[in-house]
Amino acid sequence: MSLSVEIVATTPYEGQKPGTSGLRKKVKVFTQANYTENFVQAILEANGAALAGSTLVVGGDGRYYCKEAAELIVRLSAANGVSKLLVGQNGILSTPAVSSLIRHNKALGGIVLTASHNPGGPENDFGIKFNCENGGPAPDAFTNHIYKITTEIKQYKLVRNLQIDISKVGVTSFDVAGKPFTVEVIDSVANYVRHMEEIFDFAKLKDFVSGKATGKPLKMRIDAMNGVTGSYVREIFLNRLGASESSVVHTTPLPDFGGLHPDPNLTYAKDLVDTVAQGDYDIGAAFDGDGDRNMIIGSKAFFVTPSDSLAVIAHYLEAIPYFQKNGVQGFARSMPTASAVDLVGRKLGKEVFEVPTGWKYFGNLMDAGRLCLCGEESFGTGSNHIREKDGIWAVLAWISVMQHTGKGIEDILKQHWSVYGRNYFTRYDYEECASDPCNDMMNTMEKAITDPAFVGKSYSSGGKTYKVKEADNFSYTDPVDKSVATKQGLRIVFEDGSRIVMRLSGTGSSGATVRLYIDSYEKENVLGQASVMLKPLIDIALEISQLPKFTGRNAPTVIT
Ligand code: VG1
Ligand code: CO
Repeated sequence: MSLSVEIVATTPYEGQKPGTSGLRKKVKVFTQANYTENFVQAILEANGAALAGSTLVVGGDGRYYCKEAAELIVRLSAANGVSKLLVGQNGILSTPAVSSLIRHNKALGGIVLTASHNPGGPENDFGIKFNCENGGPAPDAFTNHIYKITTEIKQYKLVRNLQIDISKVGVTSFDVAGKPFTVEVIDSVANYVRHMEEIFDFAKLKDFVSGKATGKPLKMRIDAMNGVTGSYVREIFLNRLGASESSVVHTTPLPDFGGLHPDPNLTYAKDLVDTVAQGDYDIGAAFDGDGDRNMIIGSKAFFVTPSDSLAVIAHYLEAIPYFQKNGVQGFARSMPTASAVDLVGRKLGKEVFEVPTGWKYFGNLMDAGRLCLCGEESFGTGSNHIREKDGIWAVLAWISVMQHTGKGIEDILKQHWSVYGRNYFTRYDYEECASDPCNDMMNTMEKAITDPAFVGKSYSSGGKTYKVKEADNFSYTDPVDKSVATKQGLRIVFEDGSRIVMRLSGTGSSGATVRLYIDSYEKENVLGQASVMLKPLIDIALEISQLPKFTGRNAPTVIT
């Protein structure tokens, strides 16, 4: 039977503008009549002529509304001329798994159903983002195009009667208006696990994890926070690497993450931190809802800042078979990320790039063969094996480094600092503030710091004095396609290299979240406490920005 395509009239919704990583709104917003349909239609149309006959990957982190949205995408894709969809079973695919699948299958792209680290459930957030054929998040020009279509949309196309059960793995073919259309429901983890086995030496890691090589098993606590990584964690750490059941927790992906806030940081992964703090583990790790973020802690909950994590992995890259085989190209970090990796890059004679916040800015450099490892301070670490950050990859990289050095995490860090010095780093998040005062604050601060008289000014606090070397609103020209991204965050750099960075989040679903980043380098004094070392600069940042006055907040919601 041939299924027919229906043209459905619609009107634009305001605000369907993708942020740092896709469109994120409350579930209640996405489930309004035609809201999701409009946005998906815009994504499909933004692909232009390439869409006809294409293959797309569809999947998400399993949060509330994922399955319904995946089924809707099947009906919209069929109507818009897509030939084939690869859909994760039950709509489940981690963000790194989508990226890997797009590349492996040479698909035109993928639609990722996630609001990442934002809470899930009927009262919380949903999100949709598009990844292009390189496997990476759509660049600004592409998302601007999607947005433009959403502002003008008059109709979408749907094959209303196409019924598909995405809970079962298998291939189903349809005839849509005389053309074949195939849906392949795939095992959510198989391709990703195969990919990890190509990158790392699983046999060696298994001997290390099980204790066969060392005489004692590695004591791990891997917390999937009820996000999508649960299924991947079980297959990789339990089935392939032979870890014991007690090494993993919260491994069932749940639509509301079981009430957890799947953001792997010291605040929201408190359960992990408190448990590992008791001293029974060698490594603790957690991921976010869609599995692209990671937090690494060592024995007694020794915290590894993501900026340091990136630098350490860079230093030991050659312990990983993938890099032995493919070589080590340049490194990169987002602008607010502390510059620890730059020091490793300099020592190894590699190019180092500083890009705006958001993984989409790394893609061109990777495609051009200039970048093999990158990271963000927001618990993002990854390599050019895909075009997304990759939480499980990061843990496998850390276990490889532990195996290679035979050392614990704290010792690895202390050794690293003794060679390179230490970048003390902290981030303060002020979540869900009122938008208008935050915009006023940013505008006022931008005016103040870009006034030529600002350079050379001195600020003192806690017995320390910092002199302004330069200050701007960060803008970036992509070295490959020369595209320009402006207004990427206010930045004050002091003469000793310390930095204050302030920007507004682009991933929240309501209100404004202010992020304040503080970074200070010490060559010798590497064993201090970050909160103490950075206190003077934090006070100076609050003074310059007048944050308490504008936001009414005296303390951040999250400190990293
Ligand atoms: C945040 C992080 C950024 C990250 C982005 C997406 O963006 O700061 O580094 O790339 O989230 O991560 P923002 O605009 O809120 O600061 V994920 O894991 O939520 O897709
Ligand atoms: Co994420």
